[in-house]
Amino acid sequence: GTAVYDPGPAVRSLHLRAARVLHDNWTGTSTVPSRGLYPHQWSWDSAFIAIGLRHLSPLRAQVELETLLDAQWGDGRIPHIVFNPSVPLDAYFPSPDFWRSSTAGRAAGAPRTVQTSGIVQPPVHALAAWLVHVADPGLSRARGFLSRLYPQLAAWHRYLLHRRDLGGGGLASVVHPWEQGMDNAPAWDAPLSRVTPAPPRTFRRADLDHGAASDRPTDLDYGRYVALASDYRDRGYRDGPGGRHGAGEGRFAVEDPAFNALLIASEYALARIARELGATATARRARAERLTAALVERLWEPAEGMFFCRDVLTGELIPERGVAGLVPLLLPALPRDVADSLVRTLRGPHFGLGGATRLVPSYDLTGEAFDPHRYWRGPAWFNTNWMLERGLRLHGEQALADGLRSALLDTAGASGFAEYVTPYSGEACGAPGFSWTAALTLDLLH
Ligand code: 9YW
Repeated sequence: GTAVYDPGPAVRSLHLRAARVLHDNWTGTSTVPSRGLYPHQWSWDSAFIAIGLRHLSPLRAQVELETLLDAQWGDGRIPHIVFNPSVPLDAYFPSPDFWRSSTAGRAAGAPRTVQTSGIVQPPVHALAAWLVHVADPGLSRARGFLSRLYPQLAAWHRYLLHRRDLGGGGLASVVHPWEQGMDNAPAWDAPLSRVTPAPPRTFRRADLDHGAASDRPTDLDYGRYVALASDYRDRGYRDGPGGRHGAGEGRFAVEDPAFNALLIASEYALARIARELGATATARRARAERLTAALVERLWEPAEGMFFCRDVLTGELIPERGVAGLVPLLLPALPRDVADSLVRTLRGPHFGLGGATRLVPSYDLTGEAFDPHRYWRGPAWFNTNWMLERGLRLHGEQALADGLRSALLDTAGASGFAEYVTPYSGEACGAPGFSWTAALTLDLLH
C-alpha cells in the first residue's frame, strides 16, 4: 500500500501549539506580536507572521499583508506600527497621540483614517508576499493578490532606495534604532550617545507593565528613542539626502547590514513577482546584484569576517559584532570568500554556532556589552536564526543548517514560543506566545 508520511506525535503537537498561538493572536484582519506587550500590528512582525500563516491559511496570510499595506503612506513608506483603534491609548507607548501621523505626517502622505507610527521597519514584505503567493498560487491569482501588492511594494522599495539613501552610496539608512528592529543593540550606543534624552517624566513606559525591567531597554535608552522620534515627527517625517532636510538635520543615520540585506532579498522577490505578472525581471535582478556589491563595499569588514554598521554622520564603521552583521548570508550573490568567512565567524567564539550556544545570540558572546537577558544585547531571537538557517542552506552548509533548524524547533517549543531566549540555556525571556516565533516554527516544520 501507499506509505503515509506521519511526522510523529512530537511534531504534530508542536505544529498544533504553534497554530494555537497564531490563532489566539489573530484580530480578524491582522496578528498582534503578542497579546500583552504589543497590542497593535507591527510591520516586520507581520511579514514573518505571514510566512508562517501561509501554511495554515493562505487567505489569512494574504490579508495580514494587505492590512499592513492599507496603511502605507503616499511617499511609499510602510509604517512600523499600525494602531488598533479599539486598544486603549495607554496600553502601548508611544501611542497614536505621540506620532500624530494624520497631522504631522500629512506632507509625507500619511493615511487619514488609520493611525500609524512615522518610522519604518526592515523590508521583509516582498519576500513574504512571494512566499505567501507560492503557498497557494490559485487563490493568489483569483484574488489578484500580487497584482494589487506589486505597485505598493515597488513604491516601498523606491522610498527606501531614494529618500533613505542618506549616505549617498546606494544603501538605505535607518533614522531610529526602532527602524532596524533590534532596538537596543550595542551598535547603536555610539551614535545614540550624541542624542540628548527626553526627560524621564515627559513620558510613561507601558512596556514595563508587561516585561521584566532587566529584560528590556533602559530608561536612558528610552529617553533617547523618544527624543529622536519626536524630532523626526516635528520635521514632518521628511527625509532626503543633503539639502535643507538632509541627514544633517537628523542626529541619527546608520546603514545597517541586516536592514539592507533584507531589502536586497526582497528585491529578488520583487523580480519573481514581476515575472509572475508577465513583466520583465532582469532590471530588478541586476539591481539586487548591484546592491549586494554596494553592501560588501560599504559594510564588509574583512579583518572581522563580518559586516558592521556604518554611522552615516561620522562616515565610520561601528566596531560592534551584532547578529545583524551575519544576516547578509541570506544573499545569493555574495562573493564566495565573504560567505565562507561569515560561516567561520558564526562557528567561532563570538557566536558559538554548533558549539557553546543553542541558538545564535543577538550579540557577541565575548563583547563588553553582552547581557544574556537584555533584549537585543545577547539573547537569541527566532527571526534572526530563521534567516541564518536559510542563509546556511543557500550556501551549501546543510549540516549546520539542519542543526540550527532542530535547535530552533526544540527551543521554540520548550520556551512556549518565547519572544527571545538566553543563548546558552534557552531560558524563555520577554513575551510568551510570541507570533513570529510560532510562525517561523511552522515554516520550518513544512
Ligand atoms: C518595543 C514587536 C516589536 C518588534 C521589534 C522589537 C520590539 C518594540 O517589538 O520593539 O516596544 O520595543 O524590538 O523588533 O518588531 O514585536
